Amino acid sequence: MNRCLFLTLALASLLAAPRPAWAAAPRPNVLFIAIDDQNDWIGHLGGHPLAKTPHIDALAARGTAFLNAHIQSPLCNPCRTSLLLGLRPTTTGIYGLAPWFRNVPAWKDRVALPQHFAAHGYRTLATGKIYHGGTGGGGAKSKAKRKPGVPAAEPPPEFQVRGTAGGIGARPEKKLIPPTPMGDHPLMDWGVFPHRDEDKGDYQVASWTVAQIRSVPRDQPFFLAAGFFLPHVPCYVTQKWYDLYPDDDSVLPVIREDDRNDTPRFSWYLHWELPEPRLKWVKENHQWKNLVRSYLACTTFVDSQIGRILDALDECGLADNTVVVVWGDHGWHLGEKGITGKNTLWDRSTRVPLVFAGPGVQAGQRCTRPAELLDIYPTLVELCGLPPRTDLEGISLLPQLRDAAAPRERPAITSHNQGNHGIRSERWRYIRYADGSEELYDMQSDPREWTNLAGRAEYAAVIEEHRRWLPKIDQPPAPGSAHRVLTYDRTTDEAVWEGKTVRRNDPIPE
Ligand SMILES: [Ca+2]
Ligand SMILES: [Ca+2]
Repeated sequence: MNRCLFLTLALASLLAAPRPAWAAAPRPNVLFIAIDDQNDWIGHLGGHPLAKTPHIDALAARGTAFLNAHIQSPLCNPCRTSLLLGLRPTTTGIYGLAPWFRNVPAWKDRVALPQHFAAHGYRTLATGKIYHGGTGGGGAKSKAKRKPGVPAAEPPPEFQVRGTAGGIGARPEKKLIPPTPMGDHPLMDWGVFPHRDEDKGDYQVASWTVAQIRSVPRDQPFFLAAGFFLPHVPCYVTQKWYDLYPDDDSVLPVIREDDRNDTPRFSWYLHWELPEPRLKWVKENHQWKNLVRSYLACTTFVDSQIGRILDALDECGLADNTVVVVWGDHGWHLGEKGITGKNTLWDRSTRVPLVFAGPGVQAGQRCTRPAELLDIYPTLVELCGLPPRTDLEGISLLPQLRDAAAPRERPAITSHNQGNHGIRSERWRYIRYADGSEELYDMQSDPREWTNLAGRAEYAAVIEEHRRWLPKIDQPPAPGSAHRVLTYDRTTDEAVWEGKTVRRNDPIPE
């Protein structure tokens, strides 16, 4: 090199401001995979001893699996809003299926996770259910306008490229199970009927994602999001998937009939009247085993679709330069605590798969430290070397992705409407409801949360330690809140569930 040029360059580099670490190129791609209503019935999580998820487990083996990861709200819209905005539901006030956060003045201009990536040179693409309203643009109302298999029509504020909406896909001519309580909701259905895998919304979501992996221009890193609908109800499957699970009682979760005797009455208010049937109805209608097999079969079906995507990543030589994250938006009860569905603060509703793999992630790790889906935003930002944000409420999981034993002080915190919070540390589950009632479980000796220890003097210090993590910000419902919204007035001791007053002596709906 010309000596003069060399000196000039050396001087220039000395005078230039130091380049921040985030500016170093090249940046990895991101493959962001969401599963709807997926509880911990995943092979490597051990939530169900028979669950078959070989592809997610293989990804976990080449990355880091969080065994104690929990959602911030046990419902689609608030959980996904929290994850994608990097804010707790207790901060946004978004607890119900409405509002869409862009309709709330305080959050309408919030830079969501994929937008932060787009602002720093990423091409952002999405298909299926990422936000509650799909790939963006609203909630249940706008989703209802779309037909499965038809690309979304609205302009894309959340993603630059949007693919198939996915969803249920093939449906039987009429419901497969008897009419369910609380209005015989059309989604409340499950079981076997003949159809093709290719006609399921989730198959189409995987196909679109595979096509993007094969064709996306390589001149720019991508943030590619694929959102699967199953095992959300209706859990429709074909015989070959259903037959992966035994046709006997060994498939049923282990429960206690008297489990709710020591849970506060307020725990019922969180799911007071819902279309998801109680266990009593499920058993009386001989649907328990059918529901469990259908749910597990749907889980395995989604796992197979994730396998198609990961195979494409390998085939295209992108696995070494792509951060993959797989997460579930909240769990689902299938008889535990006497109910089916979500909207509780127990592990079956809050514990979900969370797996990271790819550059910067230690392989073969299983991390038992608490983790929150809220942590995904800052984790991806740090893993991909983007400029950090100071307005995120999660904590980067990078220390645990490098060393699963790295300490983490904060437990995982889940809130379901104002005033109701679950605090999950490595050993304990603590719950406090809006009326002040409490639960405490020792998750090491009692992983099914059967024995409520709250109120026993010897656990006062444990409860006190967990109480300090109750959210300091605890907003009332945001304007436009609706669907599964619960409020409580301490002065009258009355709760209001979906606009209807619930009094202390009202019978618990069946
Ligand atoms: Ca969901
Ligand atoms: Ca119990």
